[in-house]
Amino acid sequence: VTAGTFEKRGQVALVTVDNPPVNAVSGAVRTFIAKSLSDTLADPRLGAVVLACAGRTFMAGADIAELGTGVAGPSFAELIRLLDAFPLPVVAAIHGTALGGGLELALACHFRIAIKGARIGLPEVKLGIIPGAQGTQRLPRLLGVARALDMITSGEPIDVEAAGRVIDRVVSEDLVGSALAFARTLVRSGAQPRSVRDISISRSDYDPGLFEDARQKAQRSGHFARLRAIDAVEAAATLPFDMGVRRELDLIGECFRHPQSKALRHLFFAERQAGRVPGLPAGASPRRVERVGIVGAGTMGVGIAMSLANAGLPVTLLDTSEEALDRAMAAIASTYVGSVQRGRLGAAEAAARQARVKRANDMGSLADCDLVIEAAFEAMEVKRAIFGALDAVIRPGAILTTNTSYLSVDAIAAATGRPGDVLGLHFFAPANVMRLCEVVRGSQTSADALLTAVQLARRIGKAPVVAGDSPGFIGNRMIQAYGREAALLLLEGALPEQVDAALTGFGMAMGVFRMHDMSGLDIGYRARRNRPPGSSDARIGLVPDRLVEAGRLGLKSRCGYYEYDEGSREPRPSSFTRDLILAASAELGMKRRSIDDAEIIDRCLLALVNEGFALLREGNAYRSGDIDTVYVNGYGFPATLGGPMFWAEHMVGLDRVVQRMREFANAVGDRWWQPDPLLVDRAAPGKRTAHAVA
Ligand code: T1G
Repeated sequence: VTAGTFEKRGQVALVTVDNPPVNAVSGAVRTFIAKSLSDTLADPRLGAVVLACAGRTFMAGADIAELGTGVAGPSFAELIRLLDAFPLPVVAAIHGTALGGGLELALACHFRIAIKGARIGLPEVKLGIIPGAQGTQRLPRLLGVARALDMITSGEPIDVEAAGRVIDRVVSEDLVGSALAFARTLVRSGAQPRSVRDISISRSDYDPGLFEDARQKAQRSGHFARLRAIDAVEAAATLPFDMGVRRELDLIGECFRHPQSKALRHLFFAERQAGRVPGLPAGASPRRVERVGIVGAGTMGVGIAMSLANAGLPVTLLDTSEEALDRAMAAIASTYVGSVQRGRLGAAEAAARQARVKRANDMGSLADCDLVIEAAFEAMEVKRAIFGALDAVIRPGAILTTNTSYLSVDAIAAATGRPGDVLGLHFFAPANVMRLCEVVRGSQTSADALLTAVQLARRIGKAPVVAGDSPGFIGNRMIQAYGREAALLLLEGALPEQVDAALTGFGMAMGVFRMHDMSGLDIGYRARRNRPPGSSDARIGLVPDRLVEAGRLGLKSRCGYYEYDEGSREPRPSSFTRDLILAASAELGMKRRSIDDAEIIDRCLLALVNEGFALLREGNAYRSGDIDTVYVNGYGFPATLGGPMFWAEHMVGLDRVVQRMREFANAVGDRWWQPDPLLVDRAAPGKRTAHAVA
């Protein structure tokens, strides 16, 4: 397999890596580059090298699938040494996103030319590791210690125009031609290779408290690799180059061995795998989507509209209420103004995005849309009426989707004559920020419609996960089990602040009761009244129902489980809630007991995992990695633990999970503690759920 081309352009060797789709630096790529360098030396007419890449981007890092598998070919360290010590000037030509090991190879070159709009980054911490090819030692020498520290610990890329001395020249066109011309001037002028390693860093170059401050911040996240990245950059600032390189190698080794790295690499592939739909007929292909309509200018409709506009798609936002449309357009305007003020967006780009959202109050305006997203009131009769009307107006072949979070997609599709073109696109609030999008497949949804929805979700930067049309789809169905156990724990002896502290101590972004207060206790109140009798444990509604009946709806009424000062979102434990819980326990004859955090964590999270196995067994979720993608991107599960299914299998162990469930069955009854048959099967020695990183 050739990994690129080697050409002689006059006195310059043009080495072009070609390893689609992102020129990941595989063993074959490293072998190709090493051979190209030796071929260059074999021809005395050649006086310089340009290292470029074909396709859409410069090398985007080591081949993650190869990490830790020790494949053939020269190591990164050998290749870095070859480049760094090469006797002729080597010029890197950067386009797209030069990331990770790709950027590190460029930093081992002697000069770097980039095309306008290109970006550079060291995202390794997002995989639970650190740059391991001298990036932590070279970047600070070019970009400065403080900026390099920020870039390496955040993993976020920067524009080449803002990359200071890292990039020698930014060109607006003809990158390779410009790099070849630059190389020729080096040959003509007899310029010698200059190595980044020779740039020294003095202690006066950065704030002495820089590293301690960074550690304080990173400590709170419990992110192992982020802390090691700080150590590596500190080594660059305080040790001779070669000692710093050795320190970096020790630190990346620690990261590799840490479970967080396996978890984060699992999530990297799980998220990409989740967009794949197994078992579709050959030839199924997505339809073109150039115009999108949204029905409902409420909070969700506004967030979805901005997600689409941000991705360059024109959007028509429909509502029958002019006031709702006024509020929506004002909310969109103020969001973009905010982004410009915070420096997140240029003013011109913000204006262009805002201009893509048009308002309308008659459904005829949507007639030529390729896809429509209904984001109206969460009631079946409302949605069926809207879909019936859309079906009569929207052109044939267009796809009709609903943003419902609970209601049956099949029942909504039945209101149309085109059930094959109907599916769910379940966004999460705030829809312009949250990346998760559940793509809910109705029983008649066609393969084309499904692929179109997944492709659109990816196009607008979402993490799509295909879910079956069972109540609650994937996320909300599982959260019910999690919330059930939390509610029962209150009746058995815990208080909201203890449960929430245990869950946030585990790593959840927010405790379950604070989350209920944020979303509003009236939502659960209504949902419990729509549920078929016996489908859930009546006890779990006792406390929240009484809170709602006491007018305590959560944050919006400044009291729910917790109390909130005027203008504050900080929850304060409430004696009213405590008394109400104690009274409920007594009324139910439940003798309160002290409950430890370990039980709280296991009761809530293993209930989540058990429901996840039920979804897999039913076929309502395709892969365990899909479920992890849902929970990390939509429900605040810590990415460093890989998602609930990865955590259960690789950090707890499925045999231990089953054992804990049996303990709970003995302690509190087995109504909810029957391990799912698929879980029991996979807990057997030697069995594994799909898509777990080795
Ligand atoms: N290795 C292997 N495959 C990769 C890959 C990589 N580095 N990056 C992307 N892919 C695959 C991905 O799985 C998908 O495959 C396809 O490419 C398109 O990706 C020594 C050790 C580059 C910004 O962390 O951030 O270098 O699903 O859907 O949205 O210090 O991919 O099509 O089969 O994401 O346009 C550091 C990770 C590695 C970069 C493009 N580098 N990649 O985004 O496409 S560690 C990274 C990305 C390292 C050194 C260390 C993004 C992208 P498939 P995609 P995209």
